[in-house]
Amino acid sequence: MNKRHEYPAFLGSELGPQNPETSLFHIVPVPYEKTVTYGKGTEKGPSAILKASWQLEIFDGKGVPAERGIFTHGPIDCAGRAEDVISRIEKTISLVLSSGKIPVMLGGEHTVSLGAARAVRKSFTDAGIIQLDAHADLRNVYDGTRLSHACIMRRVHDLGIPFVQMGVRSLSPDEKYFRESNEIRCYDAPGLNKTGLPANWMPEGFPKDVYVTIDIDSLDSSIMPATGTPEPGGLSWYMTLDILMSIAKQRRIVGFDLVELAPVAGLHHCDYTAAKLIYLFMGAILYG
Ligand SMILES: [Mn+2]
Repeated sequence: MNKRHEYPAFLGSELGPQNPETSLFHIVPVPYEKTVTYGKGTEKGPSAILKASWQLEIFDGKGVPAERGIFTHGPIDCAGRAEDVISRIEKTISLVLSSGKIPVMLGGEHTVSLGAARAVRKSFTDAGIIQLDAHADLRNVYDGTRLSHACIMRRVHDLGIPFVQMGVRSLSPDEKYFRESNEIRCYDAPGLNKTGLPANWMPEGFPKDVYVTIDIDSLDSSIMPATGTPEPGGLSWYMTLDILMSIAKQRRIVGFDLVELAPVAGLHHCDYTAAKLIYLFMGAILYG
C-alpha cells in the first residue's frame, strides 16, 4: 500500500497542505513494534490515529487548535536494530525541537519515547517528563533487553531526567522498591480514582519545560481495550483530560507522545479516542 494512503496527514480532511515552517505541531509517526509481550499491533497505531483524525471536529469547544498548523511527517523507518531506530527518532525530534516547534510523536510501543527523551535532554538543560501509564515501566531489563517497552522510564531515569508517574496500577516488587529508593513522585490509579487529582500534585521545583508521554493504556481498559496490555481500574476520560490540562496550565509543554495504541478491527472508537485526546491536548497547550 502506498505510504501516503497509509499515513494521511493529521486532520488532512480539514486542512490544506501544511507548511512545516509555520506549523506549530509536528506529527511524527513511529510504527515501531519489537518487544511487545502480550497483544500485538502497536505498529498499526500511528496509521489508525491519523485516519481517525479525519473524523475530528476541528473546533474543540474553545477554539481551533489546527489554526496554528499541524504538519505530518512521513513515518520513521523502523527497520533494523532497536538502537538504530531510537537514534532516528532522536534525530527527527531534535530537528523539530530546534526549530521551536512541538513534536507530537505517535507510537508504536513505548520504547519509542526514549528517542524523544534523548532529544529533549539535548535540547533543554533542564526538562522533566510526565508519564501517563498503567505500568511503571521501570524494569532494568525485560525479556533480555534494556530497550523493552517495560524499561522505558528506567532508561529515562538513566538520562537523569526527573519524572512523575500518573495512573499506574501494575508494577513488580523491584519497580516498587526502585520508585521508593529513588523518591519518584507517583499518583497511582487507585488513589486518583478515589480522591481525584490533588490540587498541588506538581512537585515543587519540577522543571519548567515538560515533555509528556501518554501510554494509552493509562486509560481504563473499558474505554481503551485496544492496547497490548490493557489494565482495569484506569483513568477515566475526564480524569485524563484534567491531568493534561493541569500540566499545560502549570508548565511549558515542549512535546508529547501517545504510544501503545494497538488497533482492533471493529473497535474504531479506540482509534478515535486516541486522535481526540491528541487534539484536545494541543488545545490545552495553546489555551493553557
Ligand atoms: Mn508504558
